Amino acid sequence: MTELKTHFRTCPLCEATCGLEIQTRGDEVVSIRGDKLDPFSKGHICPKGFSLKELHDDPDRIRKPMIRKGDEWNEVSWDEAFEEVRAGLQKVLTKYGRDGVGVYLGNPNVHNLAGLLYVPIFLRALGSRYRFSASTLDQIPKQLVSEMMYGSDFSVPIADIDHTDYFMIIGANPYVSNGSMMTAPDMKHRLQQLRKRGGKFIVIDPVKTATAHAANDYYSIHPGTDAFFLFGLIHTLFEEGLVNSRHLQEYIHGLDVIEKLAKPFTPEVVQNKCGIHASAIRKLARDLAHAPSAAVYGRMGTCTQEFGTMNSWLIDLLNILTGNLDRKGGVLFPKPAAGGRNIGKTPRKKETYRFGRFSGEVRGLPEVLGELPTSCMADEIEGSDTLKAFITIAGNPILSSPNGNRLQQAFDKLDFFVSVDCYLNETTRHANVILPVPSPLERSHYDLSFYHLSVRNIAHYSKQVFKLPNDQLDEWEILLHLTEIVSGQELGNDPVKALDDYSVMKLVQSETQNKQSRIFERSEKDILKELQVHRGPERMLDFLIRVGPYGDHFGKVENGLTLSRLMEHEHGIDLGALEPRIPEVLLTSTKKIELAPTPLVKDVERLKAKIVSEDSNQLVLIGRRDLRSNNSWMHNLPVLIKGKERCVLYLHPLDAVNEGIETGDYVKITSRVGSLVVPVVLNEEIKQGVISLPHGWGHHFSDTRLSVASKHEGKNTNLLSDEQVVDEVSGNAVFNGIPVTIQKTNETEGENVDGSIRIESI
Ligand SMILES: Nc1nc2c(c(=O)[nH]1)N[C@H]1C(S)=C(S)[C@@H](COP(=O)(O)OP(=O)(O)OC[C@H]3O[C@@H](n4cnc5c(=O)[nH]c(N)nc54)[C@H](O)[C@@H]3O)O[C@H]1N2
Ligand SMILES: Nc1nc2c(c(=O)[nH]1)N[C@H]1C(S)=C(S)[C@@H](COP(=O)(O)OP(=O)(O)OC[C@H]3O[C@@H](n4cnc5c(=O)[nH]c(N)nc54)[C@H](O)[C@@H]3O)O[C@H]1N2
Ligand code: SF4
Ligand SMILES: [Mo]
Repeated sequence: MTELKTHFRTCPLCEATCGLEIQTRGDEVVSIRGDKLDPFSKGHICPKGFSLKELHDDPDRIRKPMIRKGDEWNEVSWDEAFEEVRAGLQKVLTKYGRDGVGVYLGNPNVHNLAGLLYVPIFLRALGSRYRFSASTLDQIPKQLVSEMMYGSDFSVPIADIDHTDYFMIIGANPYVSNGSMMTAPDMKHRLQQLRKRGGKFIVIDPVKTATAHAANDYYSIHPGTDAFFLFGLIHTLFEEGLVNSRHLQEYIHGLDVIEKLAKPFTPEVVQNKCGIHASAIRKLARDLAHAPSAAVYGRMGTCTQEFGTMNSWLIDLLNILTGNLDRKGGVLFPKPAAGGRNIGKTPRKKETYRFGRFSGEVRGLPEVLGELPTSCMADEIEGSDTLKAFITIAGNPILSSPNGNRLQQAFDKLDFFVSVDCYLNETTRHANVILPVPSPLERSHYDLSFYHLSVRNIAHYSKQVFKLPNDQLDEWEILLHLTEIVSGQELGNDPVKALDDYSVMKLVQSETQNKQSRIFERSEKDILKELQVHRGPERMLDFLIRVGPYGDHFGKVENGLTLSRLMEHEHGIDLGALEPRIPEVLLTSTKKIELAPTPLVKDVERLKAKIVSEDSNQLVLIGRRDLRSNNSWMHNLPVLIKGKERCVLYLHPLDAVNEGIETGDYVKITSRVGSLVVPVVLNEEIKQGVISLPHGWGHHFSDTRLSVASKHEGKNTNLLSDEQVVDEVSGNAVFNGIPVTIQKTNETEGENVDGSIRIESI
C-alpha cells in the first residue's frame, strides 16, 4: 500500500491564508483539515478549504491546452497551442501595434506566486495600454488613496484587530468573506476575542449581516451614502474639539483644508441622506475619539459605489484625526518579508501619482495605477480601431464586470482571444485558445500580496503537494511563453530559461543599484550565483526574502531569512505583531501624510451638490457574498454547491406588500442596462428600499464545461449593473446602489444573456 503523506500548506483561495494539513496517498487527497500548528490560523478552515480536493479532482477542470475551431474544442499539444497563439497575436501586433492586444487580469492572480511575479514581466513585454483587472471592480479606491496620501499604493493601513478597543466595520462582512484588505484567518474568533477583552465592534451596513449580528451595535445605512456619514463623523470631531492626531502631528499636512471641507456636513444635514440619526453620528464620533484605541475599516460596500475613493479617503482621515494611524490597536502598515513595496524605497521627487497619465481612447476614463477601469472595457473594445485581440488571465469578466451582456457582444467582435485558465466557463468560451494552469495542489505558494495586508507579519512558503503531471506546464512557464510570443524576439531554443534568467538579473540589478538597499553596489554575479539553488518563482522569492527586512542580505545578517530557511518551517513563521512605521514608510515628496490631495479635495464638490438634490425613492440593488462561493468560479464543486439555492433576491417584507410578493415568488428586476427574473426570499434584515443579489452566477451557457455549476446556474446580477456609472475619481465599478424596479411575474423563467430560456428552480 502506498505511504500516507502529510503536507502543510497555505490555502490559496481567499485572503485569510489559512494553514492546511493535507494527507495524501499516491496521487489521491485523503483528507484536508486546518493546520493546528499554523501560527496564524491555528487550525481554522472554512468549507472552501476542504473543497480543494474536489477542485483538484474535478473532471471538468482543463488539463490539456485547447483550441476552438468554430464551436468545437480540440485538445492539442503545448507546441500547437503556442503556435496558434503566436500566429493570432502576431497578426494583430503587426497590424495594430502594442495597443492591439488587451489584457484582463482576474482575482486569482493575486493568490498565485506565478501571477504575481510573472504577469508584470509579460505586461512589460506586451506594452499595451489596454490593461484591465478585477482591481477596478474591487479595491482600487483604497490603493489610489494610499498612493496619494502615503506615496505608495501598497501602503494600506491595516486594522490591528487583535489589539484594538473599538472597531468600526463599514460595508464589509468578514464573518462570510473571511476578511478582505485585512488578512486575518478566523475573523469570527478574532472578533469574539475583541469583545471578550472588553472591546467593542460596530457595523454600518444596509443589511444586518452575520457580522452585524455578532456586533455590539449595528447601524443601517442607505447604500451609496457613506461619504455623508463619514463626513458627519469628521465634522463632529472638529466641532466638538475631538481632533487629536497625537504622535502624527508633525507628519500631517493639510489639516486646515479638511476642517473647511467638513464644515457643511453637519450630522443634522447628513442624517437625511444616509439614514443614520444625527445623535447616533455624534455618539459614534465621540466613541471613536474617546476609545483608548480604535480602527475604522471599510471594504466592498464602501469601495464599489459612486463615492468609493472618497469613502476610502474619509476612513483613513478618521483614523488619522483620532490619532489611531500607526499605533497599537489602531491601523498600521505591515512589514512583509518579501517584495515590500514601501520598504527601502526613495520618496518621490515631485508630487505626482500613477494616475491619469493616459486615458482610454474611446470613453476617455483616466488610467489608475497603470490600468484602465474595467467598466470601460466593452466601450474600448467596441470603439477602438486598434484593440483587436484579448487575453484573460485568471478572470471571468463576463460574470464579474458590469453589463456582462455588452461585454459579451464586445468579446464576440475580437479577432483573437486567449485565456490562461482552468475552466471552460462563461468568459473562456470566447477564447480561441485556452492554456490550462495546474491545480492549486500542483503548485507552490507564498502570499506575496496578502502579507502586505496582514494583521500580523507572517511568512509561510508552501511546497507543491503533487508534482506537476508530465504534460503540464507551470503557470509561470506559460506566462513566459506568452512573453516570448509578444516580445517578438528570437530567444534561442529555451526561451523560458532565457527570460527567467534575464528577469532575475534585472531584479538583482535594480537592487544593487538602489542606494537604500543593503546590497547596494554588491557584485551581481556573486548574488546570482547564490540564487542558483532555485529556479522560477522560488529563485525570485528567495531573492526578495533575502533583501527584505528579515533577510540575510547575502551574508550581511547572520541567520537572516532565506527561502531555504523559511522552507524548514513547514507551518510558517510568525514575525510578530504590526509595529509603527512612520515616518520611514512615507514616500510622498514632502515625506508627510498628505491629508488633502487635490483630486480628492476637488471631488467633494460632487458630494456637496447632492446635499441639495432631491433623493429618489427608487429601490436600489446591492451585492452580497456567501460562505460557500468564491466569486464566480467554484460553483462546479459539489461540496460547495449542495444545499438551498443561493442566487435569490433578498427583499424587505414592507417592499413586498404593494405587489403582494411572497417568498418563493419570482420578480423581474429591471435596471438601465438589463433585466432578470429571480426568485425572492423576504428578509427583514435588509434595509427597506434596498434589494440584494449575489454575484458570480449565471452558469447557463450550453457551450461551457461546467457540468455541476450548470445545474445550479443562478442569474448574473451583472446584467443589471451599469458600466457607464463609476466612482468618478478612480473609475471603480459601482455594484452597490444601482437604481432598479421590480415587478412580480408569473414566469419562472427569464431571458438570459445569450438569449436562451431556462427554467428556474428554488
Ligand atoms: N455585482 C458584483 N460583481 C462583482 C463583485 C461584487 O461584489 N458584486 N465583486 C467583484 C470582485 S471583489 C472581484 S475580486 C471580481 C472577481 O472577478 P474575476 O477575477 O474576473 O472573477 P473570478 O470569479 O474570480 O474568476 C476567476 C477566474 O480565474 C480562473 N482561475 C482560478 N484559479 C486560477 C489560477 O490559479 N490560474 C489561472 N490562470 N486561472 C485561475 C477561474 O477558472 C475563473 O475563470 O468580481 C467582482 N464582481
Ligand atoms: N465566501 C466568500 N468569501 C469571499 C469572496 C466570495 O465570493 N465568497 N470573495 C472575496 C473577495 S474577491 C473580496 S473582494 C472580499 C470582499 O469582502 P467583504 O467586503 O467583507 O464582503 P461583502 O460580502 O462584499 O461585503 C460588503 C458589505 O457591504 C454592504 N454594503 C453594500 N452596499 C453598501 C453601502 O453602500 N454602504 C455600506 N456601508 N455597506 C454596503 C453589503 O451589505 C455587505 O454586507 O471577499 C472575499 N471573500
Ligand atoms: S477562509 Fe479562505 S484561506 Fe481559509 S480555508 Fe477558507 S478559503 Fe481557504
Ligand atoms: Mo475581490
